[in-house]
This record gives sequence, structure tokens and C-alpha cells, in this order.
Amino acid sequence: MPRPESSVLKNLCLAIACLLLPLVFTAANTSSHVAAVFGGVCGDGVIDAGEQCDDAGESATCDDDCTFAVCGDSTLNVSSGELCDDGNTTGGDGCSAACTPEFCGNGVVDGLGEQCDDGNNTNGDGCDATCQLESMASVPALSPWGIGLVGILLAMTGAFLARRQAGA
Ligand SMILES: [Ca+2]
Ligand SMILES: [Ca+2]
Ligand SMILES: [Ca+2]
Ligand SMILES: [Ca+2]
Repeated sequence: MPRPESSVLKNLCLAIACLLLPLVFTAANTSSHVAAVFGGVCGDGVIDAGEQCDDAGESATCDDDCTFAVCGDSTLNVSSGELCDDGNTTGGDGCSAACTPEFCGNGVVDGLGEQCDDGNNTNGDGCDATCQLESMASVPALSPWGIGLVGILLAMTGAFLARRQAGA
């Protein structure tokens, strides 16, 4: 004779299974239902109603949401050459009108308050690490090695001239 607790447990399990099974089937069939009702899904490689394109994922011309790849549509599409997409085609906000990142040191004077951009973040070369112009007075003209070399050259020239004068 089965214990009463075990039959209660069995009925409970059956009830839960009965409730969950339709949910599982519904989830599994959602995409095929959508396909049956609307005639296709985005990502199946077929352009269906409501889709601008469908390349079964991101391509150079199509976003993975089945809209055309456009710079400024907030959808990053690396395949189309976008390195950022902030949802606009305005520069000076960190992402350029061509969907490339704007920063000091990228070799382009961006509208980020940059006076110059020599492609590096090094001071002392005319354009400082924050992309502001450096006055040449603050740029060291010669390194210690250069100063030493000039000194040697001057000394050699002086010695040469002194010898020539003495010989004349
Ligand atoms: Ca499709
Ligand atoms: Ca885009
Ligand atoms: Ca922008
Ligand atoms: Ca820059």
C-alpha cells in the first residue's frame, strides 16, 4: 500500500509537469510559429516582410537586426567598418561622423578641443600629450647628446682654425 505522502508528491509532480510542458513546447516552437505567421525570421538569410535585408547575421551592408548597415543608427556593425556608433553622425562627441573613435593621439584633429594631433601622446614634439600646441620655446632644441656633439664640433673647428692661423 503506497504511503499517502508519496502519492501527494506524485500528484504534485504531475501537476507541475502538466503546467510546465506546454510552456517548454511554446518556447521551442516560438520561432517556427513566428515564421509560420509572418513568413520568416530575421537571420534566416531570406529577406522577409518588414526586413530591409537578411544576410543571416551581420555583413558589410546589413546589420544583424535585418536593417541596412548605416553609421549613426546606434547599431555597431564592425563588418561595415564602424568602430563605434553613438546613434548620430556628429563629430566632436567621441565618435566621429564616420563612426570612428575620436581621441587625442589618433592623428586627426577632432572637435574635442584639440589644437593639434600628431598621432602620439608625447610631450616636447610641438604637440603635447593632450593635443595642445606647444610653443617651440618649451620644446628642448637639443638633447644632452646633441649639445655635447655641437661642443665637440666647435672645439674641433676652433683647433683647426688656430692651427691654420699658426701655420699661416
Ligand atoms: Ca529573414
Ligand atoms: Ca551602425
Ligand atoms: Ca558622434
Ligand atoms: Ca584626435
